[in-house]
Amino acid sequence: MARQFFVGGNFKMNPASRDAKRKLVDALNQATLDPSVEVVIAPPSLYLLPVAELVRNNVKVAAQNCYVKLSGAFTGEISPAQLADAGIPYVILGHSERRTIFHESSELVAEKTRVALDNGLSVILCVGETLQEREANRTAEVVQEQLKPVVKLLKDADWAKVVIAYEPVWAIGTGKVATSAQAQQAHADIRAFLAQSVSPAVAESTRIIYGGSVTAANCRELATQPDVDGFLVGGASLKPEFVDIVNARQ
Ligand code: G2H
Repeated sequence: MARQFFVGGNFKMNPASRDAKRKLVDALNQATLDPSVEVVIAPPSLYLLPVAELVRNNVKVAAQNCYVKLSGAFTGEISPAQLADAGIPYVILGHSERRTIFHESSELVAEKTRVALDNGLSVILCVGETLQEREANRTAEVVQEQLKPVVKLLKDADWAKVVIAYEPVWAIGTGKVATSAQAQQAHADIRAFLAQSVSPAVAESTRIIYGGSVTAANCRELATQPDVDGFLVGGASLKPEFVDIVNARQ
């Protein structure tokens, strides 16, 4: 079965006000979106519930992170069980900003993924190499090392609820997008790794999306690649061009 194209908007710690957040959602509600695309937006946690209430019902909402425990004395954290209870269907895990700034290991990201899935959430799982690792020809190896703990913990999990976001760190927020050939190669390598470490069926059905300086200007070319199943969009998800990215395949 064909993989459904997926476009996520990762607002990160934006926008700066409730008014700006409302305008973003209003614009999305008024836009013409390709109905065949799964669209998910990830506002800051403070805005999750108001956005979920405001946004059109064919756009889903994601948290940008969650903790590995379900409740307790973990000041500042959000529980996957609380997200599920609040009707938030998705969570982004392992974003490079979490890995780098907040020192999240691949093992922790894997554990969070398992707990999120066990509590009914779907996961957008981010992986990607630094510029130094790419220049050392280590992209496939680095991404596999990030995926191995996940594969180990997800043996009996429902992979249909996992979307893998390949986000080369050197392309994130830099304006320097991967070429379509670079993205295709990395995605094909991830799919081959899934085929060998999980199963050919999971490899064939799992969405692998690209993130890192995606814009209206570069999304169409990237979207032509056979293993690029959509995008995770940061900066451009705060602009009107997000709609063009959702509609990249039209
Ligand atoms: C990568 C991406 C969103 P941007 O982090 O996940 O951000 O599109 O701003 O590079």
